[in-house]
Amino acid sequence: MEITSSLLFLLILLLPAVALILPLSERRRRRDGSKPPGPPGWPVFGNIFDLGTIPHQTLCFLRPKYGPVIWLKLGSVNTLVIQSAKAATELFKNHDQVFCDRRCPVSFTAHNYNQGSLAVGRYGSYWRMIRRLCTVEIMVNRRLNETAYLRRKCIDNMIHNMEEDAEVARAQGDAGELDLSQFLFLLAFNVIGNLVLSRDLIDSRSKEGREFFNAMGRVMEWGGKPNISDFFPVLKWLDPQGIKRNMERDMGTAMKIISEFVKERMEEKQLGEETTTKDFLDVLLEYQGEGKDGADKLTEQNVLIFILEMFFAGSETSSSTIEWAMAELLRHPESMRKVKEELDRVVGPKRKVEECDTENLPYFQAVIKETLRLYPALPLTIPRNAMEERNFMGYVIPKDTHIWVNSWAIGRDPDAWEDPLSFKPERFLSSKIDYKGQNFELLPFGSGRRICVGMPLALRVIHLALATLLHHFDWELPINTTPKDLDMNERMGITARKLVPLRAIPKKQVM
Ligand code: HEM
Ligand SMILES: *[C@@H]1O[C@H](CO)[C@@H](O)[C@H](O)[C@H]1NC(C)=O
Ligand SMILES: CC(=O)N[C@H]1CO[C@H](CO)[C@@H](O)[C@@H]1O
Repeated sequence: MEITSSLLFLLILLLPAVALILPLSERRRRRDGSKPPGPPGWPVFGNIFDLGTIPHQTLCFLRPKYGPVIWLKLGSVNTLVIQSAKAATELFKNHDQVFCDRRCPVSFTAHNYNQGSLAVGRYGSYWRMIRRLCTVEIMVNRRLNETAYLRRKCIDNMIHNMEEDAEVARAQGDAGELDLSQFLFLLAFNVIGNLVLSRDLIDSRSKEGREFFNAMGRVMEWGGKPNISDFFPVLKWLDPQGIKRNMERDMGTAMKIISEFVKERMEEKQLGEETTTKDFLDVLLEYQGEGKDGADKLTEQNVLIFILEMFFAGSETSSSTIEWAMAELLRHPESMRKVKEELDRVVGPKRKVEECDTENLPYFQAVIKETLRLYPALPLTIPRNAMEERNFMGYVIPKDTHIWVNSWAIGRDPDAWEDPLSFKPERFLSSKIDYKGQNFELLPFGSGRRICVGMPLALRVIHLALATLLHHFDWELPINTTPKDLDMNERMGITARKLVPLRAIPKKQVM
């Protein structure tokens, strides 16, 4: 007893000393040129404490000191951070193939989610199969065209609810301001629900829908939390913070509800009931496989995971992008005036905006690009994993290094952008730069083999929803708020959201 406690005492005394010496030796080691530069780390923990609560920002602020390619040690995990357009070009042009694997965070191993996942699944035959299914059968213009009326319906519902809520507030003597953040998240969730399952999930009649919505909310909460086991894979089995246990429970609830919906659909199909438009679930259930890759029909578990993934990947990303765009427009009345003028000119007062109008709205498109440049919803994209050791820009990157592409920092790269911190949609009017993964200074959807598979859908939802909001209403900030007061800080969950949800007052367009 005596010995152990004194040993412990000695250890506690020594720890700070070790901690002081080690970072220095780390720094010395890094001068040898084999690894990219980076902040010195602590023993055992490495740079975990350097990340802060908003890692993409903290890392961006390290750029002046360490340059655009940074090396971190997060617990026992090697991590390479890419923070400039130039380095991203090198990565995607010359190393995409080796760096296109993923390593799944511990939270997403619940219910073996990672094994059926497109987004966090490993690079292999199953991933290739569902990726192809997605790009060839689901996210294609033909199917997206066919389902335009569903997105229209969801947006009309939102507008109707907004009008009602503002009306009720006004009747009570309020100015009628609304929490846009909430409306937009419900919208995005409903859009996915309609496309995937042909259902309004958040409708007062559907108890299961509401339960599913709540369970998914919690799943996203857990999913956004990095935890100790991610940095020390050795601790995975202990789950010290209970993240996986919680995830197991809430994801289980969500899966159970979806599996009821899937069963219902399978029964309908057996009865030979014909549906007018095929939704994503029909496509999944009818998929016969291609034989050659080994993988053919999807298992029921894989269908469930695919469906959950659409909600994960597609709802908060889309809604927070629309929210940021509205916030910037409310902060920049001149841009707001221009975008509304364009909508009035091209669409006019007599009809609603349609998805195909956007091609005739160059200023509006520029507003969306500028928003995605400044506020990519997944600022560190989705981490990749090096499948082999690789020589990258003169550095040796070992196998299993995690690769983070900081698209937030790249969008604000002063070498690639003039006046990078200002919101100026005009910069895109005379430029061909696009966000589709070919221009490496603008990577909100990533690039290469792992580029966002939902981009065609996301773009339609974002464009139609924002254009409709702007076309249908005039917007004002809450009373006593000036554009300068608007809080533009971020918070991190599964996506980078506005810390303070956006509130604004809709005024009926008078035409
Ligand atoms: C504004 C909206 C969105 C943004 C900013 C966004 C962004 C991203 C990014 C940065 C990646 C990682 C790319 C990489 O590793 O290089 C990604 C992957 C992915 N996204 Fe999106 N996304 C959005 C909307 C959607 C939607 C609507 C869906 C589907 C319904 C979706 C489904 C996916 C999937 C499945 C992946 C994984 C692809 C793979 O690993 O092969 N996303 N997204
Ligand atoms: C989808 O709709 C757009 C505009 O309405 C049209 O130009 C395009 O040809 C359609 N594409 C397909 C494949 O149906
Ligand atoms: C190291 C680290 O980022 N830990 C986080 C893990 O999750 C908890 C919540 O469960 C956070 O509070 C920690 O910051």
